[in-house]
Amino acid sequence: MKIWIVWLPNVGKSTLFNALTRNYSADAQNFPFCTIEPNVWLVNVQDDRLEMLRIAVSGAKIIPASCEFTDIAGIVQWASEWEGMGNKFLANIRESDAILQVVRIFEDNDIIHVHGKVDPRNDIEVINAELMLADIETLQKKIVSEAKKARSDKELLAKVETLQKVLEWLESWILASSQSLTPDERFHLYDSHLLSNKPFVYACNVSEDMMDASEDELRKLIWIENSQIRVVPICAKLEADMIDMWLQERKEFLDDMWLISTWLDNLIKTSYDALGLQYYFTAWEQEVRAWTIHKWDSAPKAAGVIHTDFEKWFIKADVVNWKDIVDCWGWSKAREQGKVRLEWKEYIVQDGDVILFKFSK
Ligand SMILES: Nc1nc2c(ncn2[C@@H]2O[C@H](COP(=O)(O)OP(=O)(O)OP(=O)(O)O)[C@@H](O)[C@H]2O)c(=O)[nH]1
Ligand SMILES: [Mg+2]
Repeated sequence: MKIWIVWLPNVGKSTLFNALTRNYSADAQNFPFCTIEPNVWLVNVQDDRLEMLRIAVSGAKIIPASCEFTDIAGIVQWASEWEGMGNKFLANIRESDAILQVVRIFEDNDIIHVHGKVDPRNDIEVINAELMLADIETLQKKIVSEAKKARSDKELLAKVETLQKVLEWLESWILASSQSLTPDERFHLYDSHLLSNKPFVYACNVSEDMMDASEDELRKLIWIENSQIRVVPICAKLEADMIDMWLQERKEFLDDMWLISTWLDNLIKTSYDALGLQYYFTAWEQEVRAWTIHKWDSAPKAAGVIHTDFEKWFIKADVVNWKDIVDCWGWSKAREQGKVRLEWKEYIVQDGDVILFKFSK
């Protein structure tokens, strides 16, 4: 899973990137365009269930799910028109699976805002307009090239029609992701890698005193009504202050502020949700491991994530909820207590399933 951190300059993107990656690899300072070259880091997805499972099955090690974050230079108005830096980055964002927008909400007169004042709604419009302008250019070129190839090819003509329809939405400033598309239309759009069709997560960079704001309060503040788009509060500066702290120290630090936890770990989970992803586990003495799959994936599809041949060779699977393995201290007692189910190829895997696949060549 690849997530790109995108927004205006000097809003806390690199600060958040450092907090997520728990180090100081990205330079985060108080001037716009501090970041020039992208910072890339693979982050393990924290999940307490892994450690509990490892103890239950006496596993030797844990292999968590991971997620790649990329922190780029700030995007400014008219970036899509520039020959230079902005344009280059907009093109690169196409490689991402999801876009994490770091919306500046915190007020701090010492931290320069490129528009002179903090106005999250206006800033979101500027960013989304840039993403859509880049998509408009992509679609205009694509329509010309596909129309040339199409002639009397019905499939291609239908594709051109879909591209035209989406182009019209974009020209009216409607995000491609906010409209419903048929599976065929989605397929037509697939190779255009539109930025405005990617899942967005808005990480609202708030000040410490707004850390416990609810999702609804934040939605009102930034005018995001679409419930498909996730909105979460984050205080990048506070998260960055905790990078070097041990677990207990973090707990005490948060206690002092009357906070139980922060949204940082949840941010990755939220991004999983936005992407329609989840994970299941495999657990035995050698290792306990989390495997990323799509929600609604069948058991053979889930097996295919371990090895592509496993999807073909799949016969059946032993499935048990992670909590039952923990409560029963491993597979044997879980079997004795009838917690382990036998599932066949139609089975839709659930988040938190622990699975033992049976194959045959
Ligand atoms: N008060 C306050 N300052 C913050 C917060 N988050 C980041 N900053 C400060 O804002 C400045 C810019 O932060 P960066 O993380 O470098 O911002 P950026 O978005 O990566 O900026 P560019 O790389 O220039 O696009 C730094 O001085 C940070 O310490 C916050 O939550 N509150
Ligand atoms: Mg930066």
